[in-house]
Amino acid sequence: MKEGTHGDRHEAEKRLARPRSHPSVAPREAALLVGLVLPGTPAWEAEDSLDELGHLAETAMLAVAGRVLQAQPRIGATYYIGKGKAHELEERAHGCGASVIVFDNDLSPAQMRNLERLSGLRVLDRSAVVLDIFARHARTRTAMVQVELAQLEYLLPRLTRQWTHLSRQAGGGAIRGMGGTGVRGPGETQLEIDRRLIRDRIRSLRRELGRIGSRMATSRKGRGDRFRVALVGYTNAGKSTLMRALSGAEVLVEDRLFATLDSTTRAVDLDGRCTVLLTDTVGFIKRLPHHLLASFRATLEEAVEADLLLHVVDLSHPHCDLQMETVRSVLETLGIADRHTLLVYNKVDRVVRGDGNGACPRPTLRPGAGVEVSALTGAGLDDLRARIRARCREREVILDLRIPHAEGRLLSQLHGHGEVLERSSGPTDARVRVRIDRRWAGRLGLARFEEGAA
Ligand SMILES: Nc1nc2c(ncn2[C@@H]2O[C@H](COP(=O)(O)OP(=O)(O)OP(=O)(O)O)[C@@H](O)[C@H]2O)c(=O)[nH]1
Ligand SMILES: [Mg+2]
Repeated sequence: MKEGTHGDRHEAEKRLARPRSHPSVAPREAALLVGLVLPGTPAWEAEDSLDELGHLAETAMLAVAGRVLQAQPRIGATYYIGKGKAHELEERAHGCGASVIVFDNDLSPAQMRNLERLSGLRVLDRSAVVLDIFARHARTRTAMVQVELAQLEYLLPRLTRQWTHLSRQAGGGAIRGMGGTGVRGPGETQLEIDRRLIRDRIRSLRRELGRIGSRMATSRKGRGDRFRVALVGYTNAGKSTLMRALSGAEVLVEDRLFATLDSTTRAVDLDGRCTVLLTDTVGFIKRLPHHLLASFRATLEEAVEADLLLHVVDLSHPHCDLQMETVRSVLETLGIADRHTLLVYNKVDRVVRGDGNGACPRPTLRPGAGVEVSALTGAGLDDLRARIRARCREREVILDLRIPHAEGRLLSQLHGHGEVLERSSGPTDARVRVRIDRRWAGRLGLARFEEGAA
């Protein structure tokens, strides 16, 4: 093992364990990016994925010093790659001055450890980089708790003797909430203490997340029964820009990956008569770490409970079809792949028509299958509003009711929750034609008052 390895590992540990560190003034570490082309994966796809890893690495404040794309017949159990290849990578890293090797493929804790031992360099994978970005961008308590939980769950099986002494570092802010509790029990090694501290912290974060989840559920209930629409899509597709354009909400828009880590919900008036609740939330990416998806469940619940999903696609991205596939598979993991979904092809202002130059091939775009918009210029937004409105309408029924004058309160509820289309008054009852949400019709027991009802 080379000199400085322990130091490097301590750096790795701090990086993972300190979710809120923003070493923007520290010099960027140089990284060698490695993509492995496994059988069945076309080289261009691996290349594209490595480009994306480059964006991710830069967003995580690493400086990309070099990249390697290499065919790999099968996954090796010990190092992921062959031992000889691992040595070659080490040389390559030294050659370009990199102190970190970042694999695009996800490594098991053992593979990561073995590679670190062999190369004497710090080894990260895509998940570690994504977790790091989330930690950097988390601003609210909810996002911070969710990210820290995901980070610790990722860290726990990777904790080795070289990664220990968390309790001693806790004073320096290594892991929040762990300072002062690192008292060694009888016969406990430092590693065991650290694992125990992490498990305790995970438990406490889970409890806090449970409380946050119920608070969020209560506030969702408080918003009533209005039609709920959620923006979902690949990171940087333009969800927040669209949220701004439709609702006027001052949500953060930035040309960087994972700008949004919270959900924001606003009432949006579509046409002066129909108001829906629109939610902007966290974006997806290829191989989103499963710890993140699980711990961000509370935030994603807004999308999970929506009546309609707007799947926002960056039409100007050369491989937007792959991004769409990724989003679909995340929706599947969340159990909402079968939810009513409207494809929203965004950034049309960037797409050059005719020659297909640089634009997505749009294999799934058939007439009626999606709406083309530019959240930036406002093109196509009226069409989008009309399509949302049409969906909202599908949940409504038109009823002809006879309401006895004694039920005056019901009449005012109809005005509150539905749209009264016609109304006339007789000697004993009022005749009302109303357009109303099916759920409200059930809740108000309107079937009793329908014309012809016994
Ligand atoms: N040209 C063009 N750029 C757009 C359009 N919509 C969004 N953008 C740009 O795309 C970048 C990302 O936009 P965001 O709205 O932050 O994307 P997002 O989907 O919310 O991204 P995350 O929150 O990171 O998942 C920003 O630089 C936007 O200005 C569009 O219609 N046309
Ligand atoms: Mg956003």
